Amino acid sequence: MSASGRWLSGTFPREVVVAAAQMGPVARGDTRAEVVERLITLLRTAHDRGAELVVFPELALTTFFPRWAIDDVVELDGYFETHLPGPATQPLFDEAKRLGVGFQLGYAEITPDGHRYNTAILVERDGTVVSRYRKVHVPGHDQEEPWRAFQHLERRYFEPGPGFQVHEAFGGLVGQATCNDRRWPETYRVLGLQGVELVLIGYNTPIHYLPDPGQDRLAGHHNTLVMAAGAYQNGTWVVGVAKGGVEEGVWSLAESQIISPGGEVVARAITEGDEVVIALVDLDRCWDYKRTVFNFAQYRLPDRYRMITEEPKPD
Ligand code: ING
Repeated sequence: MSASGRWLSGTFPREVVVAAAQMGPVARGDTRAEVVERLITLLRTAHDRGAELVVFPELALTTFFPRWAIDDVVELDGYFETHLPGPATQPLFDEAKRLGVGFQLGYAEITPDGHRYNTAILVERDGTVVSRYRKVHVPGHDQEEPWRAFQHLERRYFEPGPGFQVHEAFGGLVGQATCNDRRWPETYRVLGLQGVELVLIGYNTPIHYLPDPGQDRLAGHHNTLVMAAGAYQNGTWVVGVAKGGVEEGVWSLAESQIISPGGEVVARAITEGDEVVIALVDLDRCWDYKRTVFNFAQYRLPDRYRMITEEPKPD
């Protein structure tokens, strides 16, 4: 049944308690076991506070390795998961299933045929895998740029994913995005056109933006701006979850937050470390906006917007 059908069917209230499980820094030398232990602690804390869904950051299992040019392929592969769950991460999947808590976990994925993605897995409360989302907007650069105090080589290490899908889970329609995706309105609109009610976004965001340091002072503002706009303009909840703090010398934005379909920040982290942020997400509040101001069927004029998806004309 479609979301609107569920809304009209009056299966009220579609409420789900969601936790943003923010992480502080992960050091280059931290083992998977050490990180998984932190994730399980966050999961248990969230569960104790009533959470049914726990959202972890982007690339949560390792330090944000795109900050370095890694030429040794063995070292680079060490940051990727060939299997998830794998031996080191199985304890997290087991504990989540035991507690009946679903979760999203960001990780670096290498496929059997050698493709590399910045991926987020979504697991339901019964342990079934709902989806594996592969980051679409891959920022940064693909060649080492020595002028930078630190690199942002995601375009060297990851391929873009195929797109944005919505899945029935946690009583509603759930969509995924990762980090830079949150800055692009198309991310939310493609999900919104599929009826999304809850968008889950992990991020690693260096505060010092080397191509234009003038933007540094606005890092927190831009973070909330884009997620709140995406939420409001598509009538969806948005959960943004950071790996923040000073990680291997790079100060990264924390400010994990949960945002309502009205664009209000209803809960926000207050530290730069491991912290659980909880909110009661009433999915039916989405339809306050989807049925009115953002009734796409009634008000959108796609034939006026074709420029948005047309390939740019060669000049
Ligand atoms: N990180 C950053 C992000 O989009 C960035 C990259 C930072 C882009 C600041 C623009 C400004 O939040 C990732 N991992 O995408």
